[in-house]
Amino acid sequence: MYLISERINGLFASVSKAIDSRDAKWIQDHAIRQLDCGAQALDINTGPGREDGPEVMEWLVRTVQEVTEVPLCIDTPGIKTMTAGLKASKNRVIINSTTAEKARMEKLFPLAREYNAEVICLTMDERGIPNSAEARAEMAMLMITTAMEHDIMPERLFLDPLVLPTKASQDQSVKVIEALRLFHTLNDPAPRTVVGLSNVSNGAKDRSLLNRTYLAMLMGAGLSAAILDPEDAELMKTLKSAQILLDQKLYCDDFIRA
Ligand code: THG
Repeated sequence: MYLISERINGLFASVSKAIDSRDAKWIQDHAIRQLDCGAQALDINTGPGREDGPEVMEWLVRTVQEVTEVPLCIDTPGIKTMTAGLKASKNRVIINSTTAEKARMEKLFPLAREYNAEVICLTMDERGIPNSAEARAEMAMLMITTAMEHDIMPERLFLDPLVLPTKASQDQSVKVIEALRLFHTLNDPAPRTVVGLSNVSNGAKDRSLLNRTYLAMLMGAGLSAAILDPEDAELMKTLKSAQILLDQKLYCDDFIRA
């Protein structure tokens, strides 16, 4: 499992405050904590409703890069903000994300080529997120073939079936699991997959319990990467036990500590 920390995100009030005061030390300490907790990459998101998106993204990327060389997952729907993030990156980069909308793919795949970035592909288009696993897989296939037309091999992609809050659309949580299974049949070797895990518990009561239960289920369906909160110790324990049970890590009696 490839772990991408969700916490460098202006959605969190503390991060937004640090961005507003350009508190580089706070952001850097925050980034290092994510890595100490087990993150292997960092999602970088300026947060919603900012006029100064490109400038903030550039500052965040530069600030984080001063303390780590891990890949950065540039998370924004804005092409200008995305470009600013890619331009500022020395570290490996992941574009988070394109949708299956033609206009977006035609902008983002060339950017991925230019900056040698990997790409997260969200299975949604101008009509929104499809209801069924099959329709998500069809969209995923369209993104794989369009990427190849831009000389981006499937190995450079992560397919994201889009996790929705189970409180709002309960039937979708199981459809995401079905979609993951279908995605893995779309190519050989199987394409990589990713989810934004915490979406599932948005607005729910015991968020951590829902997040870690869902993580185990998604891992059982072959999930390859997740954007999650590595500071959630219970979640990380579930991750380690699931890795043992899926034979991805060698069992030892002290496996949680190891
Ligand atoms: N797929 C991809 N990228 C993504 C998502 C996805 N990026 C964003 C998001 N989804 C994943 N990251 C988060 C970050 C925070 C939260 C959920 C997902 C979250 N935040 C609290 C909230 O909104 O209630 C903030 C509360 C607080 O301020 O503490 O839940 O699906 N490719």
